[in-house]
Amino acid sequence: MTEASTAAFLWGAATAPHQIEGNNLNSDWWVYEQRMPHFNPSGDAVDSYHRYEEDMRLLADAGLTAYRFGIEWARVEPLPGAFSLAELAHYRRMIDTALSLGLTPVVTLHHFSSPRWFIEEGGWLGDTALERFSAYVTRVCDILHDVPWVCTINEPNMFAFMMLMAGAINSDAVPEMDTPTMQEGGFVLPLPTPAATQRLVEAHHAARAIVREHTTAAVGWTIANLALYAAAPENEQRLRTERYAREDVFLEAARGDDFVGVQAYSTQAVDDNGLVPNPPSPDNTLVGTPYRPDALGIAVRHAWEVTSGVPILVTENGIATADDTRRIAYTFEALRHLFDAIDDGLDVCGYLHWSALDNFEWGHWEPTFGLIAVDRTTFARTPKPSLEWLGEVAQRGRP
Ligand code: IFM
Repeated sequence: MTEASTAAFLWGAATAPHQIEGNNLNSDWWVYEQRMPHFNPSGDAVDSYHRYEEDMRLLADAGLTAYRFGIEWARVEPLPGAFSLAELAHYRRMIDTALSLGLTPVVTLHHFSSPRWFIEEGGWLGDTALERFSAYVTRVCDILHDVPWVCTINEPNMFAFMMLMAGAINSDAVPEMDTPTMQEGGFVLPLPTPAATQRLVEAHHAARAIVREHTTAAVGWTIANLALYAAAPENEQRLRTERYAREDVFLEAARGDDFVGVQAYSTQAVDDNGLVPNPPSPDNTLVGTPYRPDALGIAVRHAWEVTSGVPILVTENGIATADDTRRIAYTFEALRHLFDAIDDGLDVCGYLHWSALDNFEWGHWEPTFGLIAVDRTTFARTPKPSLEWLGEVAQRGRP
């Protein structure tokens, strides 16, 4: 048994630094937000950079036992090779705060945003990418000695697509695209390119080796599990090829990991032309995806099969809705499907809800995923009934 699979089941919520901190001025995303035609800027975000203690306390007081948050590379290394001791100390304080509140920290090293200089230098497909990312990861290990869970790269299968935005930094040709989850109106993600996939797998394996060398953390990466299905029996072959390029190749790369992060929200059909755009429907979520709480059960079973039994940590699951009653209903159903899978013998180490806070949804503010609402002028936090509900589930240990 790995350390991961013997630890107590984690009940928590997740965030990402660029989506909550605010004023992430040195990041590539700060540039994209100003330049992409459909995007709203992150600005102050929800100022969690300063208010993280309040945010963590709300989770702990509700009864949750874990908090997944990220370290922002652009802050820790604002210029190539120049590491900020003050920023490392900031993230160390976050770890200490989580531990002192009884929250197990689950730390993500890269969640979609990279330093602007890194992209200008050539980015993820450039010659220096692995060396630069490895140097950053090595430096961050200085503050991770007692962190039990480390996620290297978030949703590489979505991030491969975001890499296309790098064009907005180095040229005037701004790509016409939206973020992965804004699917209303038939938006379909392009396939990850083989070069992007290979580079991200290499980066993950390099980071995994560094984290293992310098810490005792369980290490893995967190994958967007798409719960794809064939629109009709004759589309089975196309389903397999789409699923391989969009998901399974990343799951296979998790085979030597201590855990695999499963992130599931909805499902999508595949026909002989590829992904079928989700039709608009009043039941869709605020990011245009169908209301499918069963996606989580499908996702964990698929990840378990493809990884050949790597322990699973649900690192994200949730719903973009303005109706908190619907959030509770969705999450209850999703947890029921998760616990059916656990009862069937899957090794699941925890459930981290996306998201702790209403936050910046990559160019958009309307899709609200949070257990906690935030007034973006005063930054006042208001816990929603779903936070209290999830805390009670956590204390009970089952939905
Ligand atoms: O907000 C995102 C997160 O950054 C990655 N996973 C999906 C979430 C909801 O779209």
